[in-house]
Amino acid sequence: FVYEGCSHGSDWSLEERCNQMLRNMEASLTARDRVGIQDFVLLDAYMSESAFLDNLRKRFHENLIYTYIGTLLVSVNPYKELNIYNKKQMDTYMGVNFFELPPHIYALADNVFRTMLSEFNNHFILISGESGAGKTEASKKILQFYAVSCPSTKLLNNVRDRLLLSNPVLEAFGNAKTLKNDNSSRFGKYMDIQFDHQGGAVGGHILSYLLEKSRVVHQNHGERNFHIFYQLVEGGEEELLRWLGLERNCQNYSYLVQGDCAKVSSINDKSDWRTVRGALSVIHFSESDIEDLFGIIASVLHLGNIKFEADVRGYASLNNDQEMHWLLGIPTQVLKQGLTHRKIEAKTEEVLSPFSVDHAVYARDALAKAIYGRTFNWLVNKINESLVNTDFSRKTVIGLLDIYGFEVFYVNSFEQFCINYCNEKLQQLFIQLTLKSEQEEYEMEGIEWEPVPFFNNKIICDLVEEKHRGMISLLDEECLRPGEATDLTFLEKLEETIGGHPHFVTHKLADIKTRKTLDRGDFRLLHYAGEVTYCVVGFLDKNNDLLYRNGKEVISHTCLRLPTLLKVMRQSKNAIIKHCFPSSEPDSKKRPETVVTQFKSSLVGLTEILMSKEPWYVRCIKPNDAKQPGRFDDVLVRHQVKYLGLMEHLRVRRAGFAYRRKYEIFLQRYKALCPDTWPHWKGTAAEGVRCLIQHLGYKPDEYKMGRTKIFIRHPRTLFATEDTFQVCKHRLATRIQAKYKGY
Ligand code: AOV
Ligand code: MG
Repeated sequence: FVYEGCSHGSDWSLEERCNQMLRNMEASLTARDRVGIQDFVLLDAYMSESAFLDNLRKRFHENLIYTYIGTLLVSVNPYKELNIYNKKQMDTYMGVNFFELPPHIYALADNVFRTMLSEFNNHFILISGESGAGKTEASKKILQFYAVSCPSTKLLNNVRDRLLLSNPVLEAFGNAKTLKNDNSSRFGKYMDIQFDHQGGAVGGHILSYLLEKSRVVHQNHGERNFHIFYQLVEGGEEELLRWLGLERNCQNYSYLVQGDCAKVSSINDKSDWRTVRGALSVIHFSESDIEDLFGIIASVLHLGNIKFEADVRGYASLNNDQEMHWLLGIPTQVLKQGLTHRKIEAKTEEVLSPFSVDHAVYARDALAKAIYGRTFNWLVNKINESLVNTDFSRKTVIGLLDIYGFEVFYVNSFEQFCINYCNEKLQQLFIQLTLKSEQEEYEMEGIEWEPVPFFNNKIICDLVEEKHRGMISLLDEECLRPGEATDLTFLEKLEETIGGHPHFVTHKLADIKTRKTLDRGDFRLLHYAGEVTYCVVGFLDKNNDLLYRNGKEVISHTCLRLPTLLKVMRQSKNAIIKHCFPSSEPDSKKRPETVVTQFKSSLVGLTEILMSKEPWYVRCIKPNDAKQPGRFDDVLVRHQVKYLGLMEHLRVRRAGFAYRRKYEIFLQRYKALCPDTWPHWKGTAAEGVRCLIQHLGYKPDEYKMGRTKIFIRHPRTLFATEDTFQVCKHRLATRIQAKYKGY
C-alpha cells in the first residue's frame, strides 16, 4: 500500500484495481527516496522526529502537501495554487478506498462521507493548526468536494449553492488581514452539513463563536479591518456609494487606515465585492435586507469619522458641519445626543449628563463594535434560515470545525487570550479523543498495551477555566468590583492566586521562571503551543462589553455604561438594527454574563456537540512565517510537529489498531461472507465474528479480539473485507434480479 500517482476510476473491476495497485507499489518503491512515504505509519524510523521532518520536507518540495498518519491527515500550507482541486481530482477520489490513492483532503472527505452513509451516524472533521496554517482553505475544499460530488437533484442544487456561497459572505464579514494571515478568520465556525439517506446534501447549520469585534475600531500596524469594508468602498457601485454617502477612497475613513495597509497585494477587494454581492442574492437576502446591511456597514464607517471637541465647559460636542443624515436611520439630533450624553434616571425625572471627549470617543467606538457584532450574528442567522431543511426525514450530518488558530503577536490582548484558550480546548479534545481514550480503550478491552506518554494540556485548560481559582473566574470577579478594580488589580489578583502555577508567569517571577523579563502590566502563559505574553490593558473593559450595562456604579473612566445609546438604537428605521436592538432586551437589573464566560459556555456546548459524533482530523502546518511558497523552515515545522502531538499520535497509531468495530456491527455487515454466519448466527456476536474472520483468513497478527470489539491493525484488512462484501452484494442483487425477471 505504498504507492504514488494511482489514478484509476472507481468503476474499475477488482482485478484491474489490484493490478494498478501493484504497478503503483513498484513505482513508489523507486519514487520513495524522492517523494517520501505517504503514511507516517509506514516510516521505518517512526520514533525519530528528524525522520518525520525529512519525510514532510521531501514531500513538501515535491508539492505533495498531504501525508497520513493512519486516517489523520497532515497538511502543509503550500502558499501557492496547486492543480489538485479540480473536478477531475474529485471524481478520482470519489468512492475509492482511503489508502488506494495518494493522500488528499478529498480522500478524507470521501472516507468520512462513505462511513457516514454505511453506518448511518454523525461525524465531524476537526481542522486545527496555528494561524495561517491552512484550516479555512481545508474546510472550503471539503465543502466543495461534498457540494460537487454528492448525489444531487435540482431541488438539492439550491441548498448546495447556498452552502457554498455562505463561505464568501461569512469570510467578508468575519475575516481580516492580520500579520499572520491575509485572510485570517476572526470568528470560530462550526458548520453542520446535513445529508439524506442517499447522501444528498439537504441542508446545513452554522454556529459562530466570539467575533473579534475590537477590530472594527482598531487595527494594529500592518493589519486591516474586516474585508467587507474595503470591498464596499473599492467595489461598491457608484450609485450605491452615492446613496450611502461614501467616497471611493479607503484613506478617507479612520476605521480603515489605522493599520496603514488598506491595499493588500494578495486581495482583490473589487472582485471579492462582486462575489459577495452575487452570493447574498442567492442566499435569500432580499433587496431591502441588502440595503439595510450596507447601510450599517457605511454607518460604521461614518461613525468612525465623527470627531468630538471640547466645548467651553470641557464636555464633548459634535461639530455641526459633520454630515450625519444617513446614519442608521436614526434622527440626527437623537444620535448626536446619545453619543455625547447619558440619561440618568433620578426619582422623578431624567437628567442628561454630558460626556467628556474621551467618554464620547469611547461611546462611539463601543457603539460601532456593538452594531457590527450584532449585525454579524444576524447575518449568521439569516444564512441559517436559508440552509434550514424542513423535511424531517432521517438525516445524518458531517460537522466541519474551522476556528481561529493559535496566534502570538508582538502585543497580545484579551482577544488573543480567548483565541488561544479556545485552541487549548481543542487540543484537549484531540488528546481526549485520540491519545487518552484510545489508550484507555485498549485497557478497557483487555488488550495488551505499552502506554505512550504524552503532554496533557489539561493543566493549562484548568489554569484558565477552573471554578473560583481559574483566570476566567478571577477576571469576572474583578469585573464585579465597580469603582475599585482595574486591569492592574486583576493582574495582582492573578499573581496572588496562581502566581505559583508552572504555566503562569508575571513580571515578579519572570526572571526566575523563564529568565525573560516582563513589563509590569504583562503576564505570560506557557501554552501547549508556546509562550505568549499578554498585556493586561483592556481586559476588564473588553470582558464587560459595556454597551449592555446599566446601573449606578461608575467603574473607571473607560468602563462606561451606555444604556442611553441602546435606547437610541431602538429608534432606528433600519430593519436589521431594529432586530438587533430589540426593546425587550434585558436591562439594568440583571447582570449579563461576561464575554469570556459566554465564550467558555459556548465552547462547552461545542465540545458536547463534537463528542456525540465520530471524529476525523486534519492537522495543518505552516511551513514558514513569510507566507511564501517553497520555503520549509525546519525549526518552525519541528515546533508544530511537537506541539500538535503528531509523534505521539504516530506512536499510538503504529503500535495500535487502525480500526475497531463493535462485534454486533461487524457481524451484521459482513455475515453474508461466511456460510456459517449467514443468514442468522445463533451464538454470541464475538463468536460469530471469530468464525467469520477465520473463514476470511485473517492472520493472527492482523487483529485482536477485545471484550466488546474487534480491533484490526491495518486498514487494508478491512478494505479487503469490504471489497469482498461489495462483490457479494452485487452478485446477490444480480441473482435476485434474474430470479424475479418477468414477475
Ligand atoms: P488558517 O485558516 O489556518 O489561519 P488559511 O486557511 O486562511 O489559514 O490559509 C492562509 C493562506 O494560505 C490562504 O489564504 C492561502 O493563500 C494559503 N493556503 C492555505 N492552504 C492552501 C492550499 N491548500 N493551497 C494553496 N494555498 C493555501 V487563521 O484563520 O489566521 O487561524 O485565524
Ligand atoms: Mg481561518
